Amino acid sequence: MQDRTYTADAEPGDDVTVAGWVHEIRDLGGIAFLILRDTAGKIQIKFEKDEMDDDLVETGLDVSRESVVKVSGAVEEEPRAPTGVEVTPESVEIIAPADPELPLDPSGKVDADLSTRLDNRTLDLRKDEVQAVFEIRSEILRAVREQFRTFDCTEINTPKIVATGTEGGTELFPITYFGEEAFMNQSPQLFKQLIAGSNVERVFEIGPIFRAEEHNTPRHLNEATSIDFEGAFCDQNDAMDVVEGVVRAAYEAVENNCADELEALGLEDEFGVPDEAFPRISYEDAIERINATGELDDQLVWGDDLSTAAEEALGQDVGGHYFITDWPSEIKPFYIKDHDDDPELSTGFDLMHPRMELVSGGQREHRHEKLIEGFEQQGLDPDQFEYYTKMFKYGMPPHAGFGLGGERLIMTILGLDNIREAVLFPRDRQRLSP
Ligand code: AMO
Repeated sequence: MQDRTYTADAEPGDDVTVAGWVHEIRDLGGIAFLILRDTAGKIQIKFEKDEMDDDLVETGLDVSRESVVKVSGAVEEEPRAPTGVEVTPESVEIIAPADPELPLDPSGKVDADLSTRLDNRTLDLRKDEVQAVFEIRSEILRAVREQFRTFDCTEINTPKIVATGTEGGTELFPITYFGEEAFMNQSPQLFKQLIAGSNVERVFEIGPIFRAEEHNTPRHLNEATSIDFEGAFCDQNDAMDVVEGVVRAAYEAVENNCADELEALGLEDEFGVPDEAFPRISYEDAIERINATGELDDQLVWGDDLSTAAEEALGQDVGGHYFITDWPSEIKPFYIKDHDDDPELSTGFDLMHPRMELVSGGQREHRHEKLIEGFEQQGLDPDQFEYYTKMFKYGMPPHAGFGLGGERLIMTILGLDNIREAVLFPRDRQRLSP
């Protein structure tokens, strides 16, 4: 629509055509207002019943809420209007009428539960505070991409249909691939390593990961967005520097470029970029600190994974983002390298937000024979991964990387209660459509 003006750009003295949704009709008797909403905001359309053509008044005021309309007219200053201007219409066209029985109220006056909202995402996204989440999500992904470029990374895209899984512990979604069993990929792990071993050296990918986990929690999805990094000639400390830079860049972008969205979410006063460097706490110190909080029924011992309760206890104790480093080798996957001077200790790390884990990463095992040993120790058949392991025979440099959960990043930045709020069309145990 070439001659269309966004509501936010309509200035007094202009003749404009605005198009959008009927947000509200306020009929005060002799005078009535149609509030028209578009992506940029809202504008008041004024109908003075005695002074205007009857057909025009009827078309403009009999229309149901959320219908799509196009209005042409003159813009005038009106301090009492919500945006300080109003349009006196010369023509009103109903482009797409809406059924008056709406499954949810986009004006937000009537609350809807999350399930109704997700079933009617188009209507849900007409609310300022919901639109704000996805405008911020888009800004975060832009900032993350830009930050990776400052680290000389190349953006890659790897297959999502694969022959084998990589992340033990979570289940695979099987599919049929021309009569053969295949799976939806759990992580770009092996592919990103294979490319870090090429001349490309430093890569990142932002793409879907599929996890057939049974969890039905506010922080698990069955399809999530993973922000992955892999860099040749990097160790785990370099990878931690990169992830800290990426997370910080995301917060800064929201602070600098999303003032209106933060206001729509009511976060304008409380939002802040983490100011301290993220402390790096060894696994050993972490379990000591957790035990010292007295929050757990059973004391943790070396080798235990951290339960949600343990993570929460430590999160409260630290009070900000932090890394847990030097995990026991036996609870990290085969591709994570052990410390050269202590094979019981791995170079694996996690980045934690006080509410939950955001990242796993580490230096990778790049020595062919050690890699094969790792597969065998974890009960995996190295022959199934030959496409991967054989490249370690042809000059694989030391390398490190991480996977950062995109929705968890957005959820923690905005303090959302449920991870599903950060996804347009979430996939979980109950939800396969829309
Ligand atoms: P991991 O399995 O820990 O590591 O996943 C990395 C990060 O991805 C996010 N994540 C999820 N988010 C929502 N729902 C899920 N079901 C889900 N599963 C994972 C989390 C998690 O920290 N290959 C390694 C990464 C690496 O070493 O590079 C991996 O996938 O935020």
